[in-house]
Amino acid sequence: MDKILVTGAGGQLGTELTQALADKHGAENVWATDINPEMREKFEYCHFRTLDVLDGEAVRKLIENEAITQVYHLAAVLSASGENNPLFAWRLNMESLLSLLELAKSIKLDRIFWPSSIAVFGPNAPKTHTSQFAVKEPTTVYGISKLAGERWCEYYHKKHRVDVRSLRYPGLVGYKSLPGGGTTDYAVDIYHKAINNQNFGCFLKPDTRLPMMYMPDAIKATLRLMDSPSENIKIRSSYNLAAISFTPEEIYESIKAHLPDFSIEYKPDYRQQIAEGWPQCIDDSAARKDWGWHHDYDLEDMTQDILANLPEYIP
Ligand code: AKB
Repeated sequence: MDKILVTGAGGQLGTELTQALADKHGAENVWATDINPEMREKFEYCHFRTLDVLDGEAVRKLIENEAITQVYHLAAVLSASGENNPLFAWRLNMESLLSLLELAKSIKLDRIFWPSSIAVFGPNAPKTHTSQFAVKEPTTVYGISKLAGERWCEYYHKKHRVDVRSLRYPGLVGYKSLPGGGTTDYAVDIYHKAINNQNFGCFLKPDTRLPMMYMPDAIKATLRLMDSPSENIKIRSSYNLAAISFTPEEIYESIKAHLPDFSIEYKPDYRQQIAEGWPQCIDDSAARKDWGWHHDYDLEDMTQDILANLPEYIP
């Protein structure tokens, strides 16, 4: 029986992935952890522990004491927050991953999942259909930490047979939690403003196209990757993963079609430069071929689903 540990469970991805893991493996087999003790309220349905992932000893004890078999290591500082505190972002994103990979050498862990990002690509990569192996010269501390992390994942797999798997997520859009310091998070915030009848101040220009994905697709991809037989996972750095690509103007129009009074104002800030360094759409054919990935939601499906369901999540 699998016993699952999720770090950074209170974040956008963690909130929904933890629930999906509890549905799949049984809530009694899932330990949600977060540095913020107040996140306990979110995880009344499974185990919860307050955990600082930089405390390697605490991580080791939890894994050993609860006989954890799979770790989903989601705790990270995202791109926009990372630029405000680069050294801390590097330390959190890198040290926590490395100490977990080191631990996986000596204790029996079946599988580790670690998220990477489209942020590994920098301004010198092709902007469209960016391939799995395109040049990677990230210019954000977040992108640099994700690229280094990918190299470490591949290294520990090749050298120490650690079964670590990873996805280069595009911007993830969900409605069950608030934005968490990412550049693509405008696409989460915009729905909250629309539902609350507020004007939306967008920190990106109207035509900034970025790769994006609706959260149910991201959960599906993650579970599918982790369920796949080891021999199907040919890429041990991180798989390109794609679904939809849109601009602020396009998402605004898709919401306005349902809420005609909704208004937007563009006030680009330092995040514009981060977004301009990233691809507009990426090629995920390796994921589609190796473990049968396909996405379900386009922009219109996502907007309809969020507008129908978000109101019940607003406190
Ligand atoms: C961010 O915007 O920092 C993240 C990402 C694309 O990895 N959502």
